[in-house]
Order: sequence, then structure tokens, then C-alpha cells
Amino acid sequence: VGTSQNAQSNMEQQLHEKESLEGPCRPGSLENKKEPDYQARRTVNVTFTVTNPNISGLYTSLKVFEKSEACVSHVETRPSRQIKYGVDALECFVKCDISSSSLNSLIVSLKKVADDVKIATEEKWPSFPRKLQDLDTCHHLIIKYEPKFYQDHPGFTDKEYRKRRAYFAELAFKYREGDFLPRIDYTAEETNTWKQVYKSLSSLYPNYACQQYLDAFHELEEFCGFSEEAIPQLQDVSCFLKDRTGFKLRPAAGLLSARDFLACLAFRVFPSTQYIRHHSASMHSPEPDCCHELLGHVPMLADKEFAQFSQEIGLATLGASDEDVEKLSTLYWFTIEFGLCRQNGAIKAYGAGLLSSYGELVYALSNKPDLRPFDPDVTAVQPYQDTSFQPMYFVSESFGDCTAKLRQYAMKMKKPFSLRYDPYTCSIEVLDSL
Ligand code: HBI
Ligand code: NLE
Ligand code: FE
Repeated sequence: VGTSQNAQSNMEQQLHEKESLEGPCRPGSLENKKEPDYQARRTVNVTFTVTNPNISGLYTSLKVFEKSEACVSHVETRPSRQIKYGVDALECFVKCDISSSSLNSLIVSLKKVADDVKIATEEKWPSFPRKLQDLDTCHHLIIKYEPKFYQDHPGFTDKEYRKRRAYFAELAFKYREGDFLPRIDYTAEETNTWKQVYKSLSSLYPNYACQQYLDAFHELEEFCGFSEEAIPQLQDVSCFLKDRTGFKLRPAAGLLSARDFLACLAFRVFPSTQYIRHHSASMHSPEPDCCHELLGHVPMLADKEFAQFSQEIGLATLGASDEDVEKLSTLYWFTIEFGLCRQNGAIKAYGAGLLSSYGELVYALSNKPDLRPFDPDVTAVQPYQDTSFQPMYFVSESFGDCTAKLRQYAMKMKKPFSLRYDPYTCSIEVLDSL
């Protein structure tokens, strides 16, 4: 008994240490799942009967939902009237949101602990957010590049850095639509990293960035406190963008699943990380960080045509199949993240992943990589690199042209309904659903 008690308290201590370093277990983390990135979630109604109705029977069956990472929104029970089960049996109803791949295992496991398991899918297409508040649940994370999982992450062995990241992740998960974006007291080391990144990148922009970027960047310096001295606060930046294009920011804990990330864009909401990259690797980060959001994305989101293009990629993903979301996310990758464009006969960068990485910005505009014209049919199926520089970039003629081509491309995607974004209520209207 003594040994097993020791083992138990050892385990508790380890768990405790892990929690204080990484923060409590996060909701919605996608770990070791097959292609979690695109995976559709569905709303399902599950009914079943527990014949051992004391609380442990109910508990065992609800545990199955927890294991399958179902997001439960409604639970009801009532006494079963089926004679074969006896007077104590309970009929249960659970409504939940679950990824398509977990649904089968949920059914199998539930059948082991309950009788009469029945599943009804509410809709025939993947569920998607309809209104701004729904974005509070679009927070599924891809954690493969986080400092605690990715061995090559420059912060992998830095305990302080990981602790700080856990703090930022908590802030993002606590955020609810309508809240002010949290103001951060950045440390001297963080501000110094920002300064290094800001100084080196802003020396490149005049020759490397597209005109829309340069115009917005100057405005951000003049009206929104952008400077090498301090990391801008997301709340201030969000107000600036709202004025220009209606885009606003919300905090993100890290790299979101493509489906969740792109769904936010449909509402002109840009999920933005708030932590900063590790000081030892300021010229390139494998994950998004505030340098990437603020210096890469924000200036472009202040441009009306670019904002429209961004929203339309987002709208195209709502209710789309996993295959289509994968294609749209590839289009996103080669445009909004790594796009080049032709302006007055010269090639310039507009992709955020370029504009926030000194190393890749110089590389993309050298004569080394392969450049191709942007064409959704070709671009959407081009395999890409997410750990180092791209071997190939796509060149756009203008954002108006990109949007027109994207629109044509998205029209070919089969959906059983059409959608309209209502800017007055910031919600999605579903038309002609079958
Ligand atoms: N998540 N926070 C965040 N920032 C991004 O830029 C981002 C993301 N998730 C996916 C993603 N970008 C793209 O690579 C596409 O898969 C949509
Ligand atoms: N590589 C980029 C940078 O260093 O800023 C971040 C890319 C995020 C997709
Ligand atoms: Fe990005």
C-alpha cells in the first residue's frame, strides 16, 4: 500500500508541476489526430438508455463524450418506460458537436456502456459559425509547432518562455466576443525582440513591400503607435482596422485549425496571437506570433480590396467539405501568407509570412525561388512547406483580379446551399438549403 500511495502522490506532483508550467489542460487542442487541420465537425443528437441509472451509469456514458472531445451543449434524462429495462433505467439525450472521425469511435464506445444507442445528424454538411459569438468556439489548435511539442522550437528548453506562453494561451481561451482585447505588460526582453524585428524588417519594406502595405504601414506609425520602442496593443490595432475596413482582431492561443481560422475571416475577424517569438530566433518563426500578425497581416488588412479577398476565402470555407477546405487553405497559404504581386513592372511582397520574416522576404525576392502566375486551379493543389522557406511563390496581378478568380473558383465547389453575410448583424444567412 505504501508504494502505491507513493506512486500516486508522485504522479500528482508531476501533474502539478506540468500544470504550473503549461497551464491547465486546454480545450480543443488537436494532438496526434490525422489531418485535424481541415476536419469537419458535425452537430449530432445522441440518444441512449443507461440501465444502471445511479449516477455512475450516467457518468460512464458521459465520459465517452469527453474522450471523443465532443463539445456537449445539451443533456437531458427521463425515466425509461420500456418494460424490459426495469423501473430505474434512464433515457438520455445528448446534443454535441464532434469531429467526423471521432463519431464512429464514440458510437462503438457508447454501445459498450449503454443500450439503444441512436445517432441523428442535424445537418448533412459540416457545422459552421453563424454569428460573431459562435467564433468563441472556433479555437481548435494545431499544436505541432508549439514550444512544448516541437523539438526544433527555439523555446523548447526554455522554461520561462514556455510559462509565459501558457499565460498568453489562457488569456486567449478566456476571451469572449465583445470583450476588450487584453492589454499586455511586455517584458524588457520581449520589447527588445520586437525592436530587433521591427528595425531589420522596416529597413527592407521600402524596396520589398507592395504599395498598399507601405501606405498602411505609414499610417500605423502615424496614428496607431507603431514604432520600434513598444509592441502595439491588439485593442488599439483592432480599433484602427475597424475604421479602415471593418476587420477586427480577437486573441488566438496559437496556430488555429484551418477550418476555424478561415471561418473567422468570413466575419472580418482576424484571430491574432499576442505572444512574441523566442529572442534567440528573431528572423524566422515557424509559428505565428505578434510580429507576424502586426507586421505581416495588419497593414494588409487595412486595404479595402485585400480585406474583401480575405473575407471571401473565409466565406467559401463555411460548410465546405474537408477536401475543399484543404484547397482553400492552400490558396490562403500562397496568397495571404506568401503572396507576391507585380506593381509597376517590379515584383513585391504582400504575403504576411514574407513581410514578417527577414530571411524569407529577402529569399522570396532574390532570383532563387520559382515564380508562377496565381491561378486558383493550379495554386490550390500545390503542396507546400510549413517549416522552412517556400520553394515556389505565386504572383498576382492585383487584389481585384485575385478576388474575381477566387470567386469563380469557389462557385465550382459544391454546397447544398448558398450563403450571404449580413454586415448589419454580422451574421451568416443560409439560403436555399436542401
Ligand atoms: N492560425 N493563429 C493562426 N494564424 C494563422 O495565420 C493561421 C492559423 N491557422 C491556419 C493558417 N493560418 C493557414 O496556414 C491556413 O491553414 C488557413
Ligand atoms: N515564418 C513567419 C515569420 O517568421 O514571421 C511566420 C509564418 C506563420 C505562418
Ligand atoms: Fe499568418
